[in-house]
Amino acid sequence: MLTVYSDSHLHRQAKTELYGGRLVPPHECPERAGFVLGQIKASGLGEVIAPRPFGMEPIRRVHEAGYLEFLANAWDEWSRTGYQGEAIPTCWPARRMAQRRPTHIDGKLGYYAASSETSISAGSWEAALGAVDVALTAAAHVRAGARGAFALCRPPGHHAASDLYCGYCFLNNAAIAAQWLRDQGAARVAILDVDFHHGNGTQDIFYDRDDVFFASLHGDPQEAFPHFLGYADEEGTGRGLGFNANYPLPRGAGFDAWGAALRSALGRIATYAPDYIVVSLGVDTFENDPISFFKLNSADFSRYGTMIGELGIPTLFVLEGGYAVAEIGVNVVNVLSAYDSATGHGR
Ligand code: SP5
Ligand code: ZN
Repeated sequence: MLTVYSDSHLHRQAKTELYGGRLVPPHECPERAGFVLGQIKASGLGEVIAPRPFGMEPIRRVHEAGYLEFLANAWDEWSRTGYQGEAIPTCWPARRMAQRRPTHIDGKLGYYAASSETSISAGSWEAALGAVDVALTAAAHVRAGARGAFALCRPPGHHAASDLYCGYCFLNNAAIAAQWLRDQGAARVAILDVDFHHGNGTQDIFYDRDDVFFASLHGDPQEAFPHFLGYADEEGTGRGLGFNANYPLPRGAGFDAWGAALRSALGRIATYAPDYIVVSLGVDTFENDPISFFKLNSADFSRYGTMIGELGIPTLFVLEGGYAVAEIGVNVVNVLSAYDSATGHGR
């Protein structure tokens, strides 16, 4: 399988994450991409190519203009105030408050953030733009006839909605790629989100649509981030009713429970018969992940790569989370290699 990769992710190098009441080095760190790239090369998965630029238009198809303007300028506005740390929101338009965008950066941060662990740092915007080009270049490869392609991108995207950032995500790489595939002529696209966390941003973007099916397996939001979306009774709205499927799973879930949920989600996707599948590939379902509570082992990642491959639908894999940094390369490549083998493209 072909991988698309760029060093542009190195622009996203925040110093802080608000975690457990402390500012700690971010779990979502540049080394993650290094371990994945290293394992791709060591395993001989396939060619690694650089992205090409797609410009802002595919991004504007998914994200609101005011939100993009905010992201592009947030670090400069924050720096100009003289604040010493990275940009972290401290207040929000909560229930019964005005949903208006203030002029001061302190107000804008709360207006556009859905959580506060995601510090905005110098270069975050440049890195987020680079990640979209990686995802779109890989999407174009699948569009051109490849059975699979992998977008090795960071920062991740699935928590970002059209006008909200959170959960280490700014631009929704997978959603932008899915929309781009639709705009290139695909009738239907399915997004399968296997990251440990619910893909709240992706769900929200496509919630009222029947042309993009969304399925997510994740830690029960009662217990896990993002806490305020991802329940099983969220099935879509309007034309989108019946085109959103959530599989919240309990603490300690291993491959028995997780694999059964995947089988169900894959059944729904097969019935939907999409032209393409976009997999939001987070490997924070791993048993040793530091912020998650599922119990998949490295061999389980191969098992589910095979299951996805058996659908026989061209698939774009987009990297999301995974924070057991030294092991994420093996786990990602296990999914991709097993997918390749199942589609007859193994080495
Ligand atoms: C892309 C992605 O995987 N984003 C994840 C963002 C998670 N942010 C909040 C994490 C809060 C975790 N609390 C865990 C307590 C573990 N003891
Ligand atoms: Zn995650």
